[in-house]
Amino acid sequence: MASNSATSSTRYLQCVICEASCGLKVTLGLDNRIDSIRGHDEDPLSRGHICPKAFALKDIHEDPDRLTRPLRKIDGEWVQVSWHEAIEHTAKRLHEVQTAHGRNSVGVYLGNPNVHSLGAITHGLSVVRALKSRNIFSATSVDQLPHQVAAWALYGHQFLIPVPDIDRTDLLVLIGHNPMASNGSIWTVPAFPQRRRELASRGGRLIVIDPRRTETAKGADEHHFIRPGTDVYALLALLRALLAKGDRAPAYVIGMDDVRRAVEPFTPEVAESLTGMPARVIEDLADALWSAERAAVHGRMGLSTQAFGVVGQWAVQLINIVTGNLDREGGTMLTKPVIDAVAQGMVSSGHLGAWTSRVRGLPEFGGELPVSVLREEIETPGEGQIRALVTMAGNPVLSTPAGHRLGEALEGLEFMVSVDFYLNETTRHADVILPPTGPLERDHYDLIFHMFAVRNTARWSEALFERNDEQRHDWEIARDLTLALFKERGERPSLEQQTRLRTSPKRQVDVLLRTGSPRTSVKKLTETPGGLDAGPLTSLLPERLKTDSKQVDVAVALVLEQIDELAGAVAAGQVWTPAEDELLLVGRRHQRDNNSWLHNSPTLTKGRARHHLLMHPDDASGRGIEDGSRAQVTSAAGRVEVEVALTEDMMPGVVSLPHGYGHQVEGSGLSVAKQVEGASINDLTDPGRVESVAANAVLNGVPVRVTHAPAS
Ligand SMILES: Nc1nc2c(c(=O)[nH]1)N[C@H]1C(S)=C(S)[C@@H](COP(=O)(O)OP(=O)(O)OC[C@H]3O[C@@H](n4cnc5c(=O)[nH]c(N)nc54)[C@H](O)[C@@H]3O)O[C@H]1N2
Ligand SMILES: Nc1nc2c(c(=O)[nH]1)N[C@H]1C(S)=C(S)[C@@H](COP(=O)(O)OP(=O)(O)OC[C@H]3O[C@@H](n4cnc5c(=O)[nH]c(N)nc54)[C@H](O)[C@@H]3O)O[C@H]1N2
Ligand code: SF4
Ligand SMILES: [Mo]
Repeated sequence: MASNSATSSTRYLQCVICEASCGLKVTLGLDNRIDSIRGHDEDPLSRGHICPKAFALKDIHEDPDRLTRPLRKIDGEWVQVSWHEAIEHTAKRLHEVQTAHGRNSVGVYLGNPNVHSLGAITHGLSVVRALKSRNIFSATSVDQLPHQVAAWALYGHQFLIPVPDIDRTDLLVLIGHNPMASNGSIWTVPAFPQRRRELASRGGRLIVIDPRRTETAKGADEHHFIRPGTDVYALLALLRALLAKGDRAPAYVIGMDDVRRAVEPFTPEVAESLTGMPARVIEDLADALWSAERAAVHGRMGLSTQAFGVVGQWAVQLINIVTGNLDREGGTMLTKPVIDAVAQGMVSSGHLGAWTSRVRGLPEFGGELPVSVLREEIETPGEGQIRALVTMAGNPVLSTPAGHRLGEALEGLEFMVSVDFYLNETTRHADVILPPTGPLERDHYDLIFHMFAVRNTARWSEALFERNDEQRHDWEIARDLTLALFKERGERPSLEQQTRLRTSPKRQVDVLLRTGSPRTSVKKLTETPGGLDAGPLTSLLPERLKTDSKQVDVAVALVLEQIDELAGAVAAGQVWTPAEDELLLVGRRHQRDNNSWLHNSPTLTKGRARHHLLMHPDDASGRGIEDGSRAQVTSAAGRVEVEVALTEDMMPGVVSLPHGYGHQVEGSGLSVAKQVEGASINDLTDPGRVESVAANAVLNGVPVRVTHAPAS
């Protein structure tokens, strides 16, 4: 255990920056400061892997810009206030707004780091529940919403998402996914580079489909460009080609005849004309998937955030089913976490369209509305208009479509509170900022990513540093704010609610571990650095299904309707294509960035700039653009200026900007990040373009015009 005594010590913890969830070995020096951060070799899941972002944990911890005390904006100036004042004031203002305008007048946006914080999961949602608003938003609808919808429709639960069993497969196909940079997603696969090498040494193959020759594509056996937004045609053609060979679906799968009929119009030739992927490639891919002993297909960000994301994710599941690879070693499999939130009914299985957004009528999923409607819900007057906002661990000004416009809308709110430890592009619009402890100051158990891991393990991470008396954990903030909201209303939470609110995350996890399978405890996990290893994934279907019939009905009506419409549009020649002078914009990630919030880390931001618009030389030449030129990029939603880097790694007709940049705004307290050049891709993405079933944001394949920027 770490202490302030004059000895150095070694501690084992889990990195909470990304989904890979690597085990770390941290040594503390005599001064109780971090001496070194290394991968933990004995960790059964991550096997010693680590990436540069783990070092940022030290930077965040020591960052003088990181907030540790609440701030309140008084007459336009930030003033440090006590926790008592900050919480009481917040509860009072939220209550006033709801009293005057109804419960839906307070909106909530939950950002990505919530899923990486145990306390945010055990306690954070109590704030959301206490507000009883229908205007709940999260990063899900700029991300993996289609996976959840497809899993809900097929397997009966939004979190029953099978993952590629990379350690035993012979053929891995990745679509719109770049794990060499992102370390995997909706697929906790730490040490991807090592696992990919092992795949190769077993004689296995990796195929990547992506409009950019990514870091992952460069190390693949095959890479195929695809025109952004068109994957659905290739996947339906692939499914059709496979169904022509046969159907290896297990007996609990029903409805395949309807699927066979629906995909009939999607020949490889049709797909070629729309995707730019040769028909031959699609046929060869079908052959490869059919003949491989064990194969797994996974589609991620690039596939989720396009107009037919749900159909695309459904098609990926269908391909795995038809080839007989679902729930099979070396195929795609479900995990069985020790704390099994799905089996125990701790999370909703999902529901779609139980209500719709006020202005545009877009559907909720699992209790959340698509974040693409957030700005219009703030700006459009009338009953149910959002007049106050709570953000928790989110930076929607940089991470949601037309974020710059959302930022303007935030200024019009009557009240805004942000639970966040940075003053940044979003939180600067708040009236109160409630900063929780940082990643190294809190206990952690991964309730989420154990669900999507390539191996069944369980790890407990004890806080590396104790919080000081002035600080509060996220769970303590959520507890106090929930209780204060009840008090404002003159209500009392039930005894059960009170007990839960007052029970620390550690205690809650301990109870769950003691009743988990296999049974363990926080104490036992603490005694085994690297945690409990419950071994490789095992077959769990059909028992683990959450459908009433314990069957998988692949003829999902919502999806088949879309496919019929697509077929109609194809037949009528009405498929959308960009104008002659338009290029299609896609996003990208880099190993040394993490969404919008690690740019204050000196370790990660030093070295070569990586904010450029990537463009194929053929697209540049006609536009008078050279390598290093400044270009103006214009879309229906906005305009940015940015330097161009020319590269043949881009598919002609496609340009790429990284996500999470654009920090040079007045009033953000980030001293290092403000020096980081680059524009926000979400000043160009368009909240008007949403996915066809569940209204996920369309972040990729955005039509843009690129011109040489006039010298300023
Ligand atoms: N165009 C485009 N847009 C995208 C994407 C893309 O690829 N292209 N990617 C999308 C995806 S996948 C995601 S997940 C979203 C992310 O979108 P968001 O979740 O909105 O944004 P983040 O950049 O993750 O910002 C996290 C915020 O949480 C704060 N924070 C960090 N850790 C903690 C913590 O432990 N507690 C609290 N309370 N706060 C914390 C940070 O200071 C920061 O303000 O962006 C999406 N937006
Ligand atoms: N280093 C790092 N790691 C991260 C993050 C990070 O910001 N940095 N963020 C984390 C988060 S929140 C998430 S959700 C994951 C995301 O992890 P990934 O899914 O790997 O996300 P991206 O790197 O954005 O990769 C998306 C890929 O899709 C491609 N693409 C774009 N449009 C299309 C299309 O229409 N079709 C196809 N086939 N491909 C397309 C893009 O060129 C890009 O290579 O990463 C997580 N890990
Ligand atoms: S890949 Fe990097 S950021 Fe992600 S968990 Fe591992 S060390 Fe942390
Ligand atoms: Mo994400």
